[in-house]
Amino acid sequence: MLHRNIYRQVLMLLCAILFTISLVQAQGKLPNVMVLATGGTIAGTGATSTTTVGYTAATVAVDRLITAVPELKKVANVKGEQVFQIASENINNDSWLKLAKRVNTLLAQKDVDGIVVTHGTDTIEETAYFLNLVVKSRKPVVIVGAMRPSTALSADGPINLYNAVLLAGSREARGKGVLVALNDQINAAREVTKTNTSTLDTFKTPELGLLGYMQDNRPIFYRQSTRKHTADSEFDVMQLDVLPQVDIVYGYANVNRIAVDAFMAAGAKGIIYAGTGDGSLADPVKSALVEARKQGVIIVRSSRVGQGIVARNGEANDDELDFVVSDTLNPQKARILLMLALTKTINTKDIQRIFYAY
Ligand code: DAS
Repeated sequence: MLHRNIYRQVLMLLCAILFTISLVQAQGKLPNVMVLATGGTIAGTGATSTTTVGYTAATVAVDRLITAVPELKKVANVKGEQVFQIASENINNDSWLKLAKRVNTLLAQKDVDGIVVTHGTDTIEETAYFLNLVVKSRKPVVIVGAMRPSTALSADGPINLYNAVLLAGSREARGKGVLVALNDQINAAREVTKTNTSTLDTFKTPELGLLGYMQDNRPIFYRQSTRKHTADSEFDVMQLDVLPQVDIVYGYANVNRIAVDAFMAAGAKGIIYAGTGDGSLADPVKSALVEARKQGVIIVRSSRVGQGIVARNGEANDDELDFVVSDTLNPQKARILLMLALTKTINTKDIQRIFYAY
């Protein structure tokens, strides 16, 4: 009898040891994904479960975001860091430099396989594009947000976070540039934009299209970006503490020169003109931009339209005016590329090369 009890205990101990080994081996096979939280609706809370507007963004800490999705443990070894906690309309150049430096420092570590950044949706497309230009790694970086606060019925944050961690830990996402993943869709940082103020399917890449889908716990890619990004980028912000001031002037019927003059007086190093149509310049604003150029301000013609190429020497003689055109970048992304270009050069031919390369 005593022998049988000892035998049973030894057997149970062996089973426990084997189970632990298999668990450790399984964990060892899972990718190590860092979740860097910055705030936004994904971390938002509302007064009731049916509050989907008028909630407070940026209130839930990163550890709670992670523990709210226990399924994450099955797909990755996840650790969280709260980089900052803001509604993303308040993100600024300092936030971007802090975030980019943290991302690059973590990606340089062998024990980090990918990064998820949780973020407000208002400026996801801008943070994604900024990181697309300054991350010095081919490891996946996935930006994720939500259109409903964490307290809402059918909140989209948890499933978006789950998919983002899956994507950031995947081999398929390596080398694809910074990705924006919400609503089961994978979009490229360069082209994705917010197209609706409140619906779940707001992030789209009009005309050029999304890169792929998240389905059945895995990414399925159909395309990838053709422009330079991440490890192939010439931009490096690791030693920078400030970015050049670049502002945006919006074009419309009856536009005047007041905004251009104000930005010049405030010391802008670059001005993006979000022109009507193909980046057209109304006379009052054109004369102000010509003066700004003469004072050394770099001028980029973009368009408020949102899709299509702003053609060089189309609506204006860029060669003669010494202006740059934004190619297909919308004004808010053209601003980011010009800011980074100005950390390298003030030569307009070189800057135009940059706009055709990224
Ligand atoms: N204010 C918005 C932001 O933080 C909320 C959101 O994430 O949609 O971008």
